[in-house]
Amino acid sequence: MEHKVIIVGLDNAGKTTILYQFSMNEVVHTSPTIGSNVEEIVVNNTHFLMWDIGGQESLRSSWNTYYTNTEFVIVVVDSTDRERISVTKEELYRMLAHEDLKKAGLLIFANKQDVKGCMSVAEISQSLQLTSVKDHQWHIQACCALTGEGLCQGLEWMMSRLRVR
Ligand SMILES: Nc1nc2c(ncn2[C@@H]2O[C@H](COP(=O)(O)OP(=O)(O)OP(=O)(O)O)[C@@H](O)[C@H]2O)c(=O)[nH]1
Ligand SMILES: [Mg+2]
Repeated sequence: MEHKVIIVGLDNAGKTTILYQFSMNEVVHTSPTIGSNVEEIVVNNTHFLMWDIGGQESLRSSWNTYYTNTEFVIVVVDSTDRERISVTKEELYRMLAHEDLKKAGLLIFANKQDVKGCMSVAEISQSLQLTSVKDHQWHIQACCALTGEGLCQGLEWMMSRLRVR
């Protein structure tokens, strides 16, 4: 059995970097994603099919073509991008309202924690008003895709959600 995961978030957030950290344990050189990348990630016999979707503005309206059968949505936030956190918030609530994501768990990666002065998990939680999310299981995790720090903890949260089902 394979669990479908989509990785979304604004352009430049670090989605593709995270996908290849998961699949290859490496930092790859990325360019903006047009369309999507997909990789299978196996952790302790659990198979995840992870779709990394391009985040540029013109591509966001087609995120919903990926929603069917999605069990987890990973939203990647660039923690240095204070200006666009409100755009992320809009996109987040649009997604959560979508019928096809009704049962999906929500993992938020506060990425780029290596950059000095970036937003903390607490700041991002507040900006996204995560405590108001009652109809989805959610978790926010600080991370740095360049070193891989925090990524495993995010996966572990997803695994823990699968176990309680
Ligand atoms: N400092 C820092 N830079 C990062 C981190 N993660 C990713 N980056 C950089 O951010 C830039 C964008 O990363 P991508 O993974 O291509 O971003 P994306 O979210 O896939 O962007 P789109 O495909 O356009 O939606 C790259 O230059 C990465 O090296 C991080 O944790 N820290
Ligand atoms: Mg990308």
